[in-house]
Amino acid sequence: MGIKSMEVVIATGNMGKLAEFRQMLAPLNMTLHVQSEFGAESAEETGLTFVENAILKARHAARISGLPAIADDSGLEVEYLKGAPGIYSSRFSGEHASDTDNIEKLLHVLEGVPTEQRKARFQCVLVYMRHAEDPIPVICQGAWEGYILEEAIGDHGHGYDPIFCVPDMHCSAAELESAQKNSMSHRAIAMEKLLEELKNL
Ligand code: ITT
Repeated sequence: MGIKSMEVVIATGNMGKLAEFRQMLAPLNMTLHVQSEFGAESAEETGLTFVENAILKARHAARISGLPAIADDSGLEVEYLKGAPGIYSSRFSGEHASDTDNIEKLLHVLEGVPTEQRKARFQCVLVYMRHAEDPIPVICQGAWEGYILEEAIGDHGHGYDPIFCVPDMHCSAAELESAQKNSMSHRAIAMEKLLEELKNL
């Protein structure tokens, strides 16, 4: 079966990620389902790596939907914080933290830290599982280098985008149009690799 006629479930409850998936996959004509259509809660992220968490999410979505699944586990690594918040990015300021809470906490922790020590990178791991018991998930990774600004700028995107400076563009990720972000982000890089792998399945 070609990738164009594929039917998959996207294993995320994050609407920002979902919008990016839809835009990146639109040219392919795949039939995309969302895990919420199948009415179950999100998987618990008990892994200690992006890879483990992405597998947990993909397996869960494949199980509840009976469809092949694509999952994303991603996060922001800040050099000054030795890679934190990393896999805990969505929970940085608490279990049910909003994007604004997380941004405020990160800006607070980095208060007074000079630009050259504010290097950061977004990480994205995408996992594709043909079914819930798939013993050889397809795993692809992408990273996006930048640094943390001193205040939030821009209202596109999601998560930490307003405080993530994209050096080549001299602006925050939240100032980029979605098509621009989706051509260069950590998720875009991982997705390009994943689509290449899916062609060979
Ligand atoms: P799902 O598990 O349902 O996909 P989630 O938001 O819990 O949603 P993660 O566990 O992968 O997803 O957490 C990733 C966090 O990293 C996310 O909540 C953002 O705060 C941040 N993040 C990831 N990709 C991002 C991006 O493209 N722009 C800004 N922040 C991003």
